[in-house]
Amino acid sequence: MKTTLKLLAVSAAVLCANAFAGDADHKESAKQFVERIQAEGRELAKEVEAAYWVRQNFITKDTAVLAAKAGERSLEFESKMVEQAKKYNGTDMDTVTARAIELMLRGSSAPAPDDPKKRAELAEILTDMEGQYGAGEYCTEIDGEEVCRQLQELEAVLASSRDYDELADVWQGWRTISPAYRKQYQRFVELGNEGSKTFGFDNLGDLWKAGYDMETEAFTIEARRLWDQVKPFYEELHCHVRAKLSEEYGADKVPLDGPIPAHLLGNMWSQTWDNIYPLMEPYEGVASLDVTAALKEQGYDELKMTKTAEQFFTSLGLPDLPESFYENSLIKKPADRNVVCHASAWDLDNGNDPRIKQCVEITEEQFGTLHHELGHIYYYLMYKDQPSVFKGGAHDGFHEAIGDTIQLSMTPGYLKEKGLIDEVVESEQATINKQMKQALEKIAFLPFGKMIDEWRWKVFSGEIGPDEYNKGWWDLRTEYQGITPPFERTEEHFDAGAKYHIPGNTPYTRYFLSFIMQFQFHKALCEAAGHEGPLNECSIYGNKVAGKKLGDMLAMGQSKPWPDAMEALTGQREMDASAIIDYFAPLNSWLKEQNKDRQCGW
Ligand code: X8Z
Ligand code: ZN
Repeated sequence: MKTTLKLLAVSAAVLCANAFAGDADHKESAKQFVERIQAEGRELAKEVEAAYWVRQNFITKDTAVLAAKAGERSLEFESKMVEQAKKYNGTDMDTVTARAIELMLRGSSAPAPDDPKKRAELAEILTDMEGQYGAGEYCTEIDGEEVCRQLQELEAVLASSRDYDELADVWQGWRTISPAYRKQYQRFVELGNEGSKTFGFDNLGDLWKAGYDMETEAFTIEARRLWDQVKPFYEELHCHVRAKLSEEYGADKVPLDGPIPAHLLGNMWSQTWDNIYPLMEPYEGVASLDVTAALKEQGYDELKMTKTAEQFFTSLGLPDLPESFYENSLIKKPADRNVVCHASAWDLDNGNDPRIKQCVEITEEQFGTLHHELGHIYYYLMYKDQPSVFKGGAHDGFHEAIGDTIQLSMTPGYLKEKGLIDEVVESEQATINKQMKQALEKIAFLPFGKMIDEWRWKVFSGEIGPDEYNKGWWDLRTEYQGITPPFERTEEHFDAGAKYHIPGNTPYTRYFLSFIMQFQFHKALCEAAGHEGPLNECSIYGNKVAGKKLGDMLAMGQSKPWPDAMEALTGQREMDASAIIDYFAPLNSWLKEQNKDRQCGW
């Protein structure tokens, strides 16, 4: 959103806030206030969304000016709104109005100080950091010629090369883009913290944690509880992957008792590891799952991939995407200009002009991301008729989980139906292979999903000071993920900044929660669809009962506290990792067996 999130942040901020928000008339009731703010917010949103969309689609000096100016107005609107909303605290009002005001008072990912100069500075820093990331490239000499590569090209090397030194070069090369905005990030932290105080929070981390309908401290404990549920499984996976990488690269490069070198896991940030599945395949050649090859062979292009993803959603009884979606989205990387390629879904014009922006490549990973983005789009479409302050995910992890939940239904049976694999092999070995590939994506991600905001929470609270951003980052990377950088890192570097969501200022705990909840959602939808048998064999493709259940939950938006939405879909009122653990039970036992004579841990 701006990536998804940003988008959410943008619209939510815009929706909820507002600057032209004149001063509150003291006789205005809480309900009238909420109505006025929403109307003004919708007006402002038109301008802000247009400026942001153009900025992300054309990174130039001029669009930076336009986006920063629009951002500034948005922040001003938000500041005024908060100031006014606070006055209604503790006064009498109906529950819907109370919920609306509560959301206004916690709905910002980058609150500005109440000072025009500082607001302008904050808007400029955010626009600029994201632009630098989007235009980032690593130039180096290859065969006597200077070659400059952007992120997607560097990622492709990390995904496919098995050359230790080449991988290390590309890994550090991408990280040369971020030191340039380390100082700006530091200033952003100061301004964001100051802004959070106007919302009534000690620092920005506390404001972010307030988005979950519970006390901040209770949320911290809740997130830890979920991590503790899945940690033992991650440790088994880590142990096995380390052993196999050690076989591939040698024990001198991958020692069997320490963290794994971060550049060997097939991904720029070591966040998902499915690109090294060929090195990990438990039973060689059993039930090939090469969807990328099939997409290419069958001449899929960006449009056909998008339409195929849409077709999954419509098979559930959800509506067709509007024509404007295809007219206005960007699904192919332009050859002649810089764009922010990090995939995002945008809710423009109040649900009437939803769009995605994704530099689609013909790969299975990107096919997955298309479903992820359409998950956001269908949320927008389904809550379109809610008042604007209630347009949002039940919490941000819900928004992230929808498209991924759909992907869990892309079973071998589904892929066969679409002609993307030749045959469905039913055997224990085929199940283990498939689960390994999925776990390299879904389980490997969990500690990464958790540690990013662990780092930011500490940065915002001051526990990690500006002189130890990089040390703090790598301490957490090692503690949670069990990985280590291939080169010495110092405070000259800014490795956190080389991940989109840091310069893009998108909170990240949402993804950690999403990766856990999507299995809960999948389980509930499979039950609704009448599926019997193992959860990993269930596909809800074409099932209208499951589709209705999903659609009804989406339509609630954030009108109710998230446990209500969770209950509507799953019957439970809590986030719970037992569905993801159950789902992977076959692989979990297999890994334990493989690891029984190994020394695990780092
Ligand atoms: O940023 C995203 C989406 C947009 S909301 C493409 N994701 C996270 C990431 O890429 O780091 C999806 C999963 C994790
Ligand atoms: Zn997303």
